[in-house]
Amino acid sequence: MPEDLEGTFRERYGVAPTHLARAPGRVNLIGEHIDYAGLPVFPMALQREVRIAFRPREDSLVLAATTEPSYAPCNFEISSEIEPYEDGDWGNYLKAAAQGMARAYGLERGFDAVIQSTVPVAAGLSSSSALVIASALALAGSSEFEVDPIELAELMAESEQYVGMRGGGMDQAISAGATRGCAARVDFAPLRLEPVPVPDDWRFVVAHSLVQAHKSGGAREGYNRRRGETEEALERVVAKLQLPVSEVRSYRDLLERVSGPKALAAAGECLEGDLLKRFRHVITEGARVIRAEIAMRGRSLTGFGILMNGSHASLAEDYEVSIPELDALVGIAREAGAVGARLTGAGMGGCIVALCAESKAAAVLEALTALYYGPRGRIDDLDDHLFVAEPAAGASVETM
Ligand code: NG1
Repeated sequence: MPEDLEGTFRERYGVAPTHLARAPGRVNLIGEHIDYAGLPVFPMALQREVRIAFRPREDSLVLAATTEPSYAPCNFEISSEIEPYEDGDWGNYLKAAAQGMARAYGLERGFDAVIQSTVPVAAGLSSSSALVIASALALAGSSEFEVDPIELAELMAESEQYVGMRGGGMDQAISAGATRGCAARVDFAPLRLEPVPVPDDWRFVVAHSLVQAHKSGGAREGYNRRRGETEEALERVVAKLQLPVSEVRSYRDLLERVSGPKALAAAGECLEGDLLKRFRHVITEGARVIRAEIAMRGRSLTGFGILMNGSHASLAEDYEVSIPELDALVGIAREAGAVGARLTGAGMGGCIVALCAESKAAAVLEALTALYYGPRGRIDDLDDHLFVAEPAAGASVETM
């Protein structure tokens, strides 16, 4: 356990913590804004993680502070109906986990905890789901039971909707179920993770635009609106193709019945404007994920990079979730030798991920530093914004 985490716990509660729960953030390599369409995505867990040092309590209270003094401590009772804090309060992620766990398992014991996170917040690297998964594991640990990672991920994907974002299930899945050294193809309904080893000489560079995409603000609205648009587009195409509405409820259901090109042709006849663009993104991004998995298994660095570039173009033009800062980062990374670069996560702020050969990583990092962070006066805290992703293992809980 990191010393500062244990130290803060001892200072706060006067005793040592008994357990440590940890859950990684993630970088999505490809497959953006399609988890909620039921289509496979391709993320990788990060070495950046949320850690919770805790000690079970005899009662059903949760007391939690963080090592970051700007976040006020939170304190609430576990039940199957928990009143949320004000919109945007970090404690709502703990409450989301507690309410979900209480509903599923009837929890009786809470914990005293101190939380530490090395995942940048509102960066599209899933700090929120890492906190939710780590909290759920701490609650299970306090009540002395274990939960299968897939079961936990499914439950927490639903539970996290407590904060008002109609998310898909990608983040919870990879945070709970990742395998070290691997990315994973994540399939939904039923949830399944298929680990794919990341070739040793590939480097995924993550760079933050310094623009935060807060889930309590415009980013959440933009996200939910796009999800609504994809659903409406799907309904219209299903009607156009005269498919049974009760059976075709997701893009996956649609693509099990008609090919991508046929779906796109039908969309061209019944959709226009934003709905057509959103539909096209979902269908083409789904196809890119399938090809990206093949490219990684076949160690085709360039092939994977080309697909990432296609993904960014589609997210910028058809899904309209990029911003000039993300486009600038993508351009700098490519210019410096990345074979591909794209915004990662929900967009509208947050990070990009760029792929390059090991031999080019230093040049990509240098170019991003000199051309993006330097001019913005952000060299001092560079480690928070710019790093090479290391494919990490999924969440765990251990007794100290
Ligand atoms: P981020 O980037 O962490 O906000 C969100 C959703 C994902 C997925 C991506 C876009 C949550 C918790 N996460 O992630 O499910 O839809 O956007 O691909 O809602």
